Amino acid sequence: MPIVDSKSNAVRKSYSVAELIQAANTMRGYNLIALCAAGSGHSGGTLSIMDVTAALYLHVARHDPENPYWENRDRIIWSAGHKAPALYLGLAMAGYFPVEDVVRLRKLYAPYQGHPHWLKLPGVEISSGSLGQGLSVAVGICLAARLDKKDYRVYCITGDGEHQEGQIWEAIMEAGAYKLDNLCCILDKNRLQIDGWVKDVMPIDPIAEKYRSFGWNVIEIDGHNMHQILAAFDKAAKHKGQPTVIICHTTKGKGVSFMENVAGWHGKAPNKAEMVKGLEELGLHYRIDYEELLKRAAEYQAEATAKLTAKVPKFSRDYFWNQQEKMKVEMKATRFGFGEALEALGDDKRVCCIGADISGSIAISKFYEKYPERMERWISVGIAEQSGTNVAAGLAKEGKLPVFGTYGVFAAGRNLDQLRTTVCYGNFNVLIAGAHGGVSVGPDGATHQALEDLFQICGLPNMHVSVPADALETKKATEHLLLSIQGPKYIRFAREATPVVTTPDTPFIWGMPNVYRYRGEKDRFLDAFEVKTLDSYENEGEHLTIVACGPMVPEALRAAWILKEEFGIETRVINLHTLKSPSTHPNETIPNQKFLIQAALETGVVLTAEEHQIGGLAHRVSYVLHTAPELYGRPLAFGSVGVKDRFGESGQPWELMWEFEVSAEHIAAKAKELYDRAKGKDGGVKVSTPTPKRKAASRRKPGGKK
Ligand SMILES: Cc1ncc(C[n+]2csc(CCOP(=O)(O)OP(=O)(O)O)c2C)c(N)n1
Repeated sequence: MPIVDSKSNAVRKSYSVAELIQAANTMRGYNLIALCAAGSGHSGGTLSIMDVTAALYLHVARHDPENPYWENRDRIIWSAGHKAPALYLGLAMAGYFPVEDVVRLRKLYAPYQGHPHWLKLPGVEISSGSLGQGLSVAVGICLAARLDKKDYRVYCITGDGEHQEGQIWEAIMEAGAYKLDNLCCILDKNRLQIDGWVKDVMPIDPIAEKYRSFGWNVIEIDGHNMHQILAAFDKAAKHKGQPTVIICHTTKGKGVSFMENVAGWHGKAPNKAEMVKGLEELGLHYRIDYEELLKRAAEYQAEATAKLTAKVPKFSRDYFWNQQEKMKVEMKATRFGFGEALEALGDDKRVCCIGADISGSIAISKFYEKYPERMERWISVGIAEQSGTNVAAGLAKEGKLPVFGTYGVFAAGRNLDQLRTTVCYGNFNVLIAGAHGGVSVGPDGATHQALEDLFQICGLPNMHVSVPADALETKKATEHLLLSIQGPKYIRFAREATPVVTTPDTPFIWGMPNVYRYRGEKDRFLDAFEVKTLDSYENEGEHLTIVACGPMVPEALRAAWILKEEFGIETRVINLHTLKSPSTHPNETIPNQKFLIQAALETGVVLTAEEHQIGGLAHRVSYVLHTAPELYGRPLAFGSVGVKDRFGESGQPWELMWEFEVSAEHIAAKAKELYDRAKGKDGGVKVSTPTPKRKAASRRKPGGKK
């Protein structure tokens, strides 16, 4: 059934097979342009699913672009949320919105999020991006259709790597048991995932037999042959008493020679030259005006930037990283410090690293990259965070030093019960790495930005938690956790390159915060601060204290610089790299919390700064201060900078730091407000001038792309 008018049931537009083939080709072209304009995104898997997408949205599914919420529409569920650009193109070609709009992909405030969000874009059926969840939703929708006696069909798009998730198999079992013949699962079997070939990462075959044994009707086709695709959908619709899976044999990167069958193109966007080459290969370089589309993308970006910068607190000059003659700083992502520690310690035969298919991205691959002899201690579990966590527990039980790492959203959330009951209750010596902490993850959007992991993790008894300030400190913290801390442990780090604010000589004492004092502008940002451990610090009568962790420490330092230069305010910045350490500091909410209490007593104003929902850090510090007898009856102005109970969204890392109000500019403004209120002045931030020296629009994010 093609696209219909939901009121009259008349066909709005029908496509011949030749037209569908052509549409899929055109969609591939727009896909490349959208990805290029975004500067990031998933090329390989969007190209492999494009023929099926064209068939579904333009011919197979019954839906009405003019009435996206029509109750009788067929539902198309994208469990593989990273293929979002293909979904957007399916909708655009069907008429939900102009196809040119997809060049706003992954841009701030646009509905075309890095991973789809159904509350932002009509036509998107669910929000996805955490793999393995969509098929269960599809089962639920099928059951609802049955209860409501509706005859719509439900299509669910999945990947082959995604079939490593246990939840997929729970859903497959349910659909088989309930004989959901209104369900059609599409498996994009392009044989690749992020870490390489599916058969090497964690084989899923014989997949057809597995589905059959769970009570499914199985159809296998060439997923790029439009005749076979249409025939398969037709057969699936006619098959009664069982759900159907269409196993589509496809090529990752299909249609662009240099992307085909190359794992590296999984999560990479083409640059302009690559895009043009791709368009040439698709025969589209004269047919689609890509220059005009890129111009459109740039215009949209300029609008978004203007809207954003209007909201950012302004000062008499631009204090952004490396924008001045002096105060230069090196940028390096904290995740690399984690990788370097594993590289350095990997010869210890007890160390085993467990991979969950994003090894390069979180740098855990440094454990084995140059050391083939370590491969026997590299355990790839595939996209299986729950099992991977407990595999680590098993290894720890037998005396190994296991490290399990993935994005923080999946390393702390997906496996929370496994962490709680097996790892923490059993008090196993497992190191969990939560990568991609915070909104600065950028264009992947909400589903990939860990903003709640400290709530999840710090709430677990026995768990040790470290959030180091920069790449170097991440290396030191990883080494310490791995070799010197016995018990469950979590290290949080980030994706984006952030300032290096320590040296090899900077003290790193587990459980002992460092204090930073701004001493005046220097050529190097690092030299502008004096650093000491908090126990060796003597009160200088500062006006306020900022307590920060992770890459928010450099932001807090930049805020201290702003506060001094703009308002003469002296700040004590505390780097709380150890958030929790029950084995070394029992009965303390925060290790060595007496020094925090002392800082509160001495300055009277405390501001916390975290790239997390407010509370991961703030609630812990607040609890310490508000239960300290030393502070009973004493005035204390307490404030917090962090994400304010919102999900993240797509955008460039530094755009999001501003949009979510977690930049140094926001810390400085909040600190000034707190300080004024504490001193009895009227509230509000009295910044010196609203005119920035240089247009914030021209600010560039530091560091490179993934
Ligand atoms: C729960 C979860 N773990 C990890 C990821 C990160 N991730 C995104 S895509 C991907 C690989 C998916 O492979 P596959 O299903 O084969 O998709 P395709 O190759 O077709 O793009 C991974 C691991 C995620 N999005 N969700």
